[in-house]
Amino acid sequence: MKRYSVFAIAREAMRYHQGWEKAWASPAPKKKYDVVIVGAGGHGLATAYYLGKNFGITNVAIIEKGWLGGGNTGRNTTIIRSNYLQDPSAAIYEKARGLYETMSQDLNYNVMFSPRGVMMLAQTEAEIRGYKRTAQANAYQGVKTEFIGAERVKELCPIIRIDGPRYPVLGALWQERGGTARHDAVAWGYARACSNMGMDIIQQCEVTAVTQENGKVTGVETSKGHIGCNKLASLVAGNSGHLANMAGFNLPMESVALQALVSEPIKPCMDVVVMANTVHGYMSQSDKGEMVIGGGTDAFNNFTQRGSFHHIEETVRALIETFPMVSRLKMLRQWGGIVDVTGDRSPIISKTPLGNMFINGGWGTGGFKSIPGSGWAMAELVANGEPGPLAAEFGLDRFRQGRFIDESVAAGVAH
Ligand code: FAD
Ligand code: PYC
Repeated sequence: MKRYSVFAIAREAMRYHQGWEKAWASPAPKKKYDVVIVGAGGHGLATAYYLGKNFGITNVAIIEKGWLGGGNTGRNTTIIRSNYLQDPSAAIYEKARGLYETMSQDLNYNVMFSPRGVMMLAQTEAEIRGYKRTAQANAYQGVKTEFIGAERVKELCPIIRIDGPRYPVLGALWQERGGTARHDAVAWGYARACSNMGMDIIQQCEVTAVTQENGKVTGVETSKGHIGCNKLASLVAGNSGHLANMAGFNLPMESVALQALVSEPIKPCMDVVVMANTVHGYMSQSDKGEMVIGGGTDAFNNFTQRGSFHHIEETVRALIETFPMVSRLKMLRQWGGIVDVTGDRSPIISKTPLGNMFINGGWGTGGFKSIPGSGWAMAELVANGEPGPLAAEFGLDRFRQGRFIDESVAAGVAH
């Protein structure tokens, strides 16, 4: 595959852009692969990529029931940060954030990583205490964050109102190298790199059953026939419970809709990301000028990829107090994704009761930021059959042993 470069653009400009090749191939499935990955979202594609890059395993199929990146990976608000409280979380999210720094060069694909800074507002005394504690923990974990006062918040984000009547801004947890990236480009960049390594990305192909013999997976039934494998990896976010049920076990996970919306494009007015977790709203400005806005999850389990009016009303109403300018914006479009939420708000990267099946899910409302770190850790688990240091604490057994990794505050989104 040809590299993207300034010379390639110049060459193609000279020949009316007739020479660009497809970014990834669309092959028919083979009978069998070393590894079958279910789910071509960011996590599935990143796992495939690091299986190839770090372990030389390229006889891999990534099976997707819709189109690649069409799940939560293409529906999120793209916030990247690693300001988590517990050591295992800080380690994997910071690994991911670090990989985002060099992802465009690594994949030869511009993922538009923009480390513009992320702040989580403290609007109650409890949040001040919580975020100061996180900043202290982050200092020990090697994650660069700091607690800043209200005046500094206003300096960094002039459109904010810090003296709101109900919840004035009292300070914020600030991560200067947090930010955003272009979500589709992350999926597309990984897909192109995987295809380039000879892996098969099979879209419009739904897995409907997991076939087994003597306690081991032999393959999957799909809408394109049976596909055999030596190892199976499930990375299907909100559908994790369904995949587990197909294989004969349950997961401690719930699926709920999380939705977001964008406004009409306006002139640049905000060059940081702000999360206001007390009132349940977060906002950033996209490169196109739209204000990207989100709120909490639906309060009931469901599998809809839709938004709902009452949620939009709630989110916008919440934000208006802190960002009065939102009241004058026209909203352009809304959408939803199905997020997979665990009881401790931390992911599962784990072996399963079936010896050669592995699961990665439960990233809930916060798994865009972790895509490269999760893929790195999952590839290690699939390749070696045992978790490496990044995944070790995220096994399924923690729920049986009461070894929870409580990140309900750092998750930052109301559940
Ligand atoms: P997905 O991208 O959903 O990929 C899973 C894929 O599996 C899907 O494409 C699906 O079609 C496929 N699949 C499912 N079942 C089958 C089957 N039976 N056969 C074949 N294929 C199947 N995270 C952040 O870090 N920052 C944010 O700002 C943020 N904002 C969010 C805002 C919203 C509105 C939403 C919905 C989520 C947000 N998230 C955020 C969370 C983040 O989007 C997800 O955690 C992450 O994208 C999950 O990636 P994934 O690859 O696991 O899942
Ligand atoms: O995890 O940072 C996050 C997030 C913000 C919005 C949704 N998730």
